[in-house]
Amino acid sequence: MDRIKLLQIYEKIEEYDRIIIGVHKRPDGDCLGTAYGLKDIIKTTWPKKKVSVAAEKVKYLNFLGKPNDLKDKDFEGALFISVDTAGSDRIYEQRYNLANFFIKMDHHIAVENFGDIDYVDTGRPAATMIIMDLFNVADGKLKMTEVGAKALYTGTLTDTGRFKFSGVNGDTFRSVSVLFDNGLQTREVYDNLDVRTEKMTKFKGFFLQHFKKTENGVAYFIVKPRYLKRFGITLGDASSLVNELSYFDDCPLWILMAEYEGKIVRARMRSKGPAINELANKYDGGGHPMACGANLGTWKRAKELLKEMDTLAKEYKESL
Ligand SMILES: [Mn+2]
Repeated sequence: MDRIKLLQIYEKIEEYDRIIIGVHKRPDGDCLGTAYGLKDIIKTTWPKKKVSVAAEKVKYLNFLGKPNDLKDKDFEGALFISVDTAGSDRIYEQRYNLANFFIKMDHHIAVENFGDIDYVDTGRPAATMIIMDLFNVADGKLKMTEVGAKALYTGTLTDTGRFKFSGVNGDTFRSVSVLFDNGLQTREVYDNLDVRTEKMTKFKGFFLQHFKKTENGVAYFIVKPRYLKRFGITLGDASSLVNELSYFDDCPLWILMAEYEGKIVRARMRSKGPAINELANKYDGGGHPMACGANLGTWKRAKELLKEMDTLAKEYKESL
């Protein structure tokens, strides 16, 4: 955490009367939670400021807040704060250039510096935690309501896998305790996050009946286009089930493969044993040691990857 830079950000927010908060394309709980949490903090502290969120709507996250329709003139003389976004091409609102001053607040490894102030803290497991750092550094000068607390809690939950992923530490819980101190009620958050459609419930049943395991302990599932048609779900819906394969004590590795547009095969690889990022690199992918994506192109390469994962699982079990 960089206190001095956070205080610079505080001063910029204080200085500007019009502030636009930007998020990445196809927003997730963390970026929308960060955006609406920050908006609530600014509006609660300075009610006269005009604060907008430039984002796409996502149905299951509608309870966090509503994005604003912006005109070109809204950007003139405004402060633009981009959250949870590593590359400028990923920003949903591409008119950010029209704004007067640009701040980036993110927790991904920086692929570029694009703000007048770039604040990147990869030590925070969710971008919401960076807003909490700002809140805490301001030492009582910033205020929030339960609306902001709810948004920040939601983003923290979704980006940490409900406090399960690596990167969660004492700071995470110290920040979350502040959310409770500011009126956080968790029931609405869980009610909204735990919704599942009937279609997805049925597909999940199918998924759990039809996954496979390799000889040495890789659980896998192949999403075929006809499944999506049959169950009336999207590829994103189907891919979100990858961690349903995480439960087997004889499978340290698991993978979900799917055919995307243009028959390009992509995969989500996961591990609770050996690191898999090097293997993912070999297959035009990458990510974290325990969670990666890979771009396979063809089913032939997909099979090769599965075979290499099987070997990795075998070596891992032998090393125990
Ligand atoms: Mn994030």
